[in-house]
Amino acid sequence: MSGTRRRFFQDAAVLGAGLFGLRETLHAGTPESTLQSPRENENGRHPPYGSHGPHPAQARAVVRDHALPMVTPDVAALAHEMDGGIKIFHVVAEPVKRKIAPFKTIDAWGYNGSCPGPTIQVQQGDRVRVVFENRLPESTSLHWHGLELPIEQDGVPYISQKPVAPGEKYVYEFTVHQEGTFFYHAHSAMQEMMGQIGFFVAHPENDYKPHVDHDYGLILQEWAVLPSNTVPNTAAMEFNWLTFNGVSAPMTTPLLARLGSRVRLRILNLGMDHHPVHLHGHQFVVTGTEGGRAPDSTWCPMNTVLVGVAQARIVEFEAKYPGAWMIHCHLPHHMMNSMMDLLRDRQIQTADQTEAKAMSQMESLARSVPFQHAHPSPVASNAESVPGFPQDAFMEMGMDEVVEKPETYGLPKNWSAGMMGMMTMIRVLPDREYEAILSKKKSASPSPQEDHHHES
Ligand SMILES: [Cu+2]
Repeated sequence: MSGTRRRFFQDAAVLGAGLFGLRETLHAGTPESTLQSPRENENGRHPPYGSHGPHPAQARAVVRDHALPMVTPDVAALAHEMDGGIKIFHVVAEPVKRKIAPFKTIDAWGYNGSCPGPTIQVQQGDRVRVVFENRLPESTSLHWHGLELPIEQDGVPYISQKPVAPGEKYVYEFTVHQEGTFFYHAHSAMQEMMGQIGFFVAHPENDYKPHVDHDYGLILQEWAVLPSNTVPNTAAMEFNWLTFNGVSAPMTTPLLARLGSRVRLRILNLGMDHHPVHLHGHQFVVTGTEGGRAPDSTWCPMNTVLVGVAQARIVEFEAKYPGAWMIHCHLPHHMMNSMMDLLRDRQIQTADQTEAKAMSQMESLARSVPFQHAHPSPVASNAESVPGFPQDAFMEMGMDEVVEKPETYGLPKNWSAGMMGMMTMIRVLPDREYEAILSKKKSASPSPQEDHHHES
């Protein structure tokens, strides 16, 4: 690689720095204060999930809501009210602006200002009422994926109910007799691909064994958003943005685990592709599926689990080894952001690549990223004489400061350059470091347990 070209990339990175502020709100559509926090998992026993604390009407529920709540990083929890013994949730389908990367905000559809929708958690045995309102420009419904309920609650347009027209409300009510990891979604294919999906977790009447210290949820989604566009192309068959809980790495908030703790990770997929999700440095067992808990005689050691479309896979592991361990889809094209294949001129191509052409592509890419970023890894001086070059060179964009948050504290410099697409990490931390991040979180966010509440 010529010195001129190398300098360009350095210059381009600096050039981008002044265009916009370095710091922007990281979570469009999901106010920072409502995001769920790993701190909630600290003591193992908590106030009822989705509530602001004990409320007289909740007294009965408090007794039953003993489970460790699942935390969905970057996605809010949905608060509930009690009406007698019934848990009431308000769900609003509506368009959502979602910042999926520091330099990319899309026009998705979701629920209650969030995409994916806010996480609903109940207790096995609960009577649940969902007051649903449609603020989309077209009809929709809510389907309760995996739940065994009366047909009139199944949420399928024309088959089990009249579609909910724009501006209309619809009330779902059912008793949850199962335990497990379920989801709610629009039962309309294109609406699903616009982002209309959320977790519906039913905690078991009797705690799962063994006990876990951390319970995390990840929703896998795919988006086809052409350059300079904000609206996903839901008819596309290939995707250039891949997200965990509505954000692409390095914007995904790292999961935290205390060294020696046991971790549950619930992975849910509602897209067009199956995703082999891989964990570094540890073995896990699959303890359940979208159908509920699996008998422990079926558990076998793995470190990659294929999460098919419409499936959930629940894995558990002992966080034995300190470090920042990747959790990512292992499909190579799902480990990238803004895949160039959708550009007219591909960055990676098998035809001759002239330096001028590469320069102009890299320049437009660098200019499209409105903040300082670094391409930290060196390339050989003869790189351009090697057929196939460049592959990963220049795709990495270090942007540590832009995605900085308490959970990233202490990561090695340029860590963000190694994170793209469907990736996050679990930081397995010895006590002192774990506590240090928790206290940073505390001071960064005065009320992280405050739940997203939609004003209707
Ligand atoms: Cu994938």
